[in-house]
Amino acid sequence: MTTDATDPAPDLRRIAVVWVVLSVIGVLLVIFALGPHMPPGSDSAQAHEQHEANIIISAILTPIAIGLLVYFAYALTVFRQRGELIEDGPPIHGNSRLQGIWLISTVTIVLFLAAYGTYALYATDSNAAGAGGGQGATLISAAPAGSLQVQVVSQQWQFTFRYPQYGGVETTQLALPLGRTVVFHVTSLDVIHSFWAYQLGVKVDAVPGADNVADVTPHTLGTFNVRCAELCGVWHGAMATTGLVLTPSAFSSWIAQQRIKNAPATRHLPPYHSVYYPDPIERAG
Ligand SMILES: [Cu+2]
Repeated sequence: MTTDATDPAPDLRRIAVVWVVLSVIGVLLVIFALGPHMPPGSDSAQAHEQHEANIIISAILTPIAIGLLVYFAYALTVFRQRGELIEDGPPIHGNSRLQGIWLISTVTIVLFLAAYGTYALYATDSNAAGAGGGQGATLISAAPAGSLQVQVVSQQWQFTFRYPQYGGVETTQLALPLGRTVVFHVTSLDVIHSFWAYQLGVKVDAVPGADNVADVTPHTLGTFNVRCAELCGVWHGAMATTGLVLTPSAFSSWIAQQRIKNAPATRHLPPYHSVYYPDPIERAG
């Protein structure tokens, strides 16, 4: 092989060296510096899975992004036209080595992500003692033993929370006990909303006439953010609240207080059901 002015090998070698060095630094920074701050945190097993998935996907993406940027910067500086107009290089027809590398590397990345995603999905499901997520995935009767049922009732523009195991009381605040599996039953009275308990890693569509189920076991005391994640009208942006994870004894006294405080309203609620079809005129007063 002769080396002349058009031999791309020295350029490719330089690009490869810079790419490898920056990729190693970049991947380490993503995993160890950025990783701990990746959303949604680790307040539940489900959130932790998403947190890990975000780190893994970002770590895979980093060398690809760095490769593009390094080539871009190298081409801009080294291949820049200086002085007189230079002629185009000869056209290239096919390059089996480049095509092979491209095919194998992209297929490997896609298959790895597919396998990892499938594994993570099943691993999270088994953590949650057989209860899955998504539309109609779990019936109340199939809920894990000892779990807390919480119905999330969405409407323009507020979430309320109904506790069927505690007299069907409906609260404006969401409180959950630490370490107990919670089965959310998410529904809507009007338009499509989305119940998003950010730090718990739960995001479920709230659809009128549907009972969408997702379960989670909070393992960090404190607060979490609840937002509507589906554009649902003019005050969609204000449809947010703060949830609480309490110790089991604090939860018991909280729910007892809620039952007393809300008793006059609870009497007028429809009986607990997986979905409600309220009369719009009645609701409007
Ligand atoms: Cu909404």
